[in-house]
Amino acid sequence: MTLKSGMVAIVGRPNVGKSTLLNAILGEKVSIVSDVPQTTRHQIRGIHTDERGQIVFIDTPGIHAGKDKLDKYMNRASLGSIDSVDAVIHMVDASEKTGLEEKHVISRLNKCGKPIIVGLNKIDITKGKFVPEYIKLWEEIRGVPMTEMKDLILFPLSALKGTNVKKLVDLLFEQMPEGPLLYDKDTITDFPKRMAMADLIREKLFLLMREEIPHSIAVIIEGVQPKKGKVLHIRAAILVERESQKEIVIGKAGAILKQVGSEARKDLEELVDSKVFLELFVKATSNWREDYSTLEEMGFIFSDL
Ligand SMILES: Nc1nc2c(ncn2[C@@H]2O[C@H](COP(=O)(O)OP(=O)(O)OP(=O)(O)O)[C@@H](O)[C@H]2O)c(=O)[nH]1
Ligand SMILES: [Mg+2]
Repeated sequence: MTLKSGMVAIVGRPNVGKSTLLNAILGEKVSIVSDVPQTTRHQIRGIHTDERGQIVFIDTPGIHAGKDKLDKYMNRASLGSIDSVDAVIHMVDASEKTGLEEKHVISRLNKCGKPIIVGLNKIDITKGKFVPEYIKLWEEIRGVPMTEMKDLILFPLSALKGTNVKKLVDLLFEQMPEGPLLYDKDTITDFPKRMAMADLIREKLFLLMREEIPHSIAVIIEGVQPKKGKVLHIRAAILVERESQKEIVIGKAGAILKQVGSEARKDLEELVDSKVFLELFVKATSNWREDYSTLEEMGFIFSDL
C-alpha cells in the first residue's frame, strides 16, 4: 500500500476543545486542557502514525481579541498554521452561539483552498441547536448554499467522549497526499520537554484556581538538575504581574501552591519517566506579556512567525 502523509491544523476560538481533540486522536496527553480560555499558548504538534501513513496535527492557541505581544503571538501562531497544512479542522462548540471569533476564522479559511472539516464539538451536551448558525455564517460569506461547498465537511464530534474521533482520522487520511513519514514512527510530539514541563504546571494552576486565576500567569522552568540518585530536580518559577497576585497563587498557608506542586509532580514524573523533586516559587514581573526577552525565555520564538 502506498503511504500517505500530511499536516492538519486544528483552529478555533478558545475553549472549544481543540487540545482535547488532539489528545483523543493520539490516545495520549500531549497538549494541556482546562476550562479556562486561552489554555494553549503555543503551536503543539501531535503525530499520529498507523499502517496508512502519518498525520501531523497542529494544535493551536484559541483565536481571541487581545492586543498585547503575547495575544498577537498566539493569534498569529494559530491562523499562521493554516498556510503550511494539507487540511484544516475548524473546531466549534456546538453548544454555544457563534461569535465574532467564528466570523474571523471563517473569513480567513474562506479562500485557503484546502479541505475544511468543521468539527461540531461537544455533541455529548448539545443536540446541535446552534449548528444552523454556523451554516449561516458560511452561506453569508460565500453567497451560496452549504450543499454547494465541496471543500467543507460538517462533522459532529465529542472530543471528550471520543465520539467519531476514529472516523475523523479516517476521513483525514482520505484527504492526505501520498508521501513518506515525516517523523520517526514512534514520535508522538516534538514539543520541547522544558516547555511541556512548564505547561503541565500551568495546567494544574488553571485547574485548581479556575476563575481566580490571574489572566497573566506563566511558568518558566529555571533549572533542571541532572539526577542525584534517582531523583530529577526541577525548579520552576510561576510569574504573575503584581505583588498582590502572589498571595492568591500561594494560597492560605501555601495551600494552593502545595497542591499544584503535588499534582504537577505526578504528571512530570510520567513525562520524564523518573522520580521528580519539584521546587516552585512565585515571582511578580510586571508587564511580562509585553517583554520579548521573558517571552523568549518561555519558548515563544517570534522569528518563526
Ligand atoms: N462536554 C464536553 N466538553 C468538552 C469536549 N471537548 C472539550 N471539552 C471541555 O472543554 C474545555 C476546553 O477544552 P480544551 O481542549 O482545553 O479547549 P481548547 O479549544 O484547546 O482551548 P484553548 O487552548 O484555550 O484555545 C475543557 O474543560 C474540556 O474538558 C466535549 O466533546 N464535550
Ligand atoms: Mg488548547
